[in-house]
Amino acid sequence: MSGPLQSGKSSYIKALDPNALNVEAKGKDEKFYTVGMDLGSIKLNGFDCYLFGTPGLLRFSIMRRIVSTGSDGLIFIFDAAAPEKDDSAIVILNSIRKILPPNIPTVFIANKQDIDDARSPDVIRSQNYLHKDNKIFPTSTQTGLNIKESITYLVNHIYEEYSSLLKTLRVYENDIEGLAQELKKDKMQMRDLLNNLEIKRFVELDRINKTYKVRSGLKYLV
Ligand SMILES: Nc1nc2c(ncn2[C@@H]2O[C@H](COP(=O)(O)OP(=O)(O)O)[C@@H](O)[C@H]2O)c(=O)[nH]1
Ligand SMILES: [Mg+2]
Repeated sequence: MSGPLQSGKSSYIKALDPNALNVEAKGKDEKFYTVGMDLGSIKLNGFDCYLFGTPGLLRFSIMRRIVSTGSDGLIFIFDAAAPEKDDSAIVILNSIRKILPPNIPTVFIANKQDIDDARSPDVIRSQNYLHKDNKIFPTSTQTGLNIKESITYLVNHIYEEYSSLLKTLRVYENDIEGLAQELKKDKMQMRDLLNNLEIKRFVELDRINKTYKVRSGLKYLV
């Protein structure tokens, strides 16, 4: 999850996981700023989803890089009530896009809709030249508006990205070499792929027998 200062990143993660951690420091203005990261987790129909929040201060770009690397998806937040933050939002968005793979599942949120003059998603879209295909949810971490809906949308999108791979993985559970041929990957690439899928808990590896099992119970959410 990324976006400009004081837009609601930490609040969004806290809304989904009340036990979320946040490495923050109090600024001279008495407000709290995330300097490290936020970390929360939720379970959505069989998936353990880890939510990482990046710092919003522009000079913390190195932390944004560390926190973003390896993500499967991106929640990008605009402060709907503070158009003056859009410039730094776009700087952050462009730097995150350079770190993440192209076409990474992304959802935008236009937060603070509980405030009277909050901008609608369409206004934010046109003011920031976001593509018409980009999904933007109007949200409020105060009222809970579209918090669950926006994360569910993203997780489904990520699941779709993985679903054809999962189908292939199920076919080759006892035949890693066959899988390597099917995916046109060499030994090193296969090792990386399977380790990665294990970390993400899509598969359970049996390193002695050189087989794996695709975890059951992963579902599309509605
Ligand atoms: N009115 C309103 N205030 C919000 C909302 N989300 C966050 N805030 C407030 O905005 C400030 C910054 O929130 P925070 O989650 O720390 O933002 P971050 O810097 O992006 O992590 C805090 O005072 C929050 O209470 C929202 O949806 N509506
Ligand atoms: Mg924060």
